[in-house]
Amino acid sequence: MPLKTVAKAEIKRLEILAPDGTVDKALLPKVSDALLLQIYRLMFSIRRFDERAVMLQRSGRLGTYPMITGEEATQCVPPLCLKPSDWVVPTYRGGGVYFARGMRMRDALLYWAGDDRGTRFPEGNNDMIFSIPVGTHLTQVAGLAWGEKLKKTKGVALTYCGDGTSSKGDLHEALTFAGQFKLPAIYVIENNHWAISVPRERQSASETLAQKAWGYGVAGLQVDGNDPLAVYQATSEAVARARAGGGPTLLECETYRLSHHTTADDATRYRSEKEVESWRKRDPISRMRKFLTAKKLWNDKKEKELEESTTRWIDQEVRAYESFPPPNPLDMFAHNYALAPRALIEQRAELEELLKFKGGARILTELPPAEGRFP
Ligand SMILES: Cc1ncc(C[n+]2csc(CCOP(=O)(O)OP(=O)(O)O)c2C)c(N)n1
Ligand SMILES: [Mg+2]
Repeated sequence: MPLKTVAKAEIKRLEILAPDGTVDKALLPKVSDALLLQIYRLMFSIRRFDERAVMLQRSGRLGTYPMITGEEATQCVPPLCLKPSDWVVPTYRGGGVYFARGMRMRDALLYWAGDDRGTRFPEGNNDMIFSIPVGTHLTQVAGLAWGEKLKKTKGVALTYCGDGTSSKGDLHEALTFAGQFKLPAIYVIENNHWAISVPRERQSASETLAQKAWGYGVAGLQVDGNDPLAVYQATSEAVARARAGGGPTLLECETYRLSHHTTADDATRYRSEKEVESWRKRDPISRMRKFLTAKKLWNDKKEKELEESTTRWIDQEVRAYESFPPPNPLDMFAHNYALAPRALIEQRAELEELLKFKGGARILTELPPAEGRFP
């Protein structure tokens, strides 16, 4: 006996700018030349920054660093669709997101050197630092979006998670909540095809990750995540829907992690160069350059100028990072408790004594004052 169909799902994919630089004119969003150039400059600069960060790590001048090479469109474009007062919560692989939000990269370097003073964001931005445990931020972002809804601000909250993280219960809980309460939340799944050494095919039996939206009454779309124009269009629509009270969106941005998981990983041990090469041909930066060149907005001279100004900018950020004064060791006790337990109070006093003993009277006066309240 044929059964009645009670619901039907369909997942669409958005592609506008092809790897050869040609565009689907019917889908082309209305974007100013200035914005197109801004997108290109951001993607170009953050790639060069990424390369320098790896060199710093390899020469012992930086801690473990997560590369974003290949994922620049998915990272740099969504923030451009938002206001500073909207919430943005990236993952650790969020260098391009923070950069597009205006973070100073000297601070990003400081963070990856293990210094929490690197978590400074531009004044007025509602940016949050990522959590290293994957997925734990997803429900928190539903909470941030709920707050905006309750306050009637028309603000939105946008967050990211990886393809691997999309398998965690956190996304299920977050989408259930966001869908049910029609929250102004945007969840970007940055599908870079790998969760350390686990490939997308082994991650989930789901044909797409975008279709996960459907189970929660959330709008879902798959996007070519290496296509800056498609990412712009999809995010702008999601933001407009969220501000208008239309509820949350899940965007699966399909991209590729061209580098290792982090500087602590060796991706050649678990994937083929052939696969990586096939994705290099779909690079977001080169397709944008072809597009801008065809529009007469770009040429070799501008490229050379950008290359030079980017090198100068990175040199300056690295110099500023490396000349930052060392943190006061006592800061490790700050910001943890309003009223600290006795054991911690004793340990802090012990460290203070020790610092004095090691000629630390000098250290203590030279270092910045310890931060935060400590009774
Ligand atoms: C709760 C938790 N479990 C395990 C880890 C270890 N871990 C770090 S990154 C990662 C893979 C994440 O892959 P994906 O979500 O695809 O993000 P990507 O690194 O590719 O951006 C894992 C399992 C962690 N950080 N947190
Ligand atoms: Mg991944």
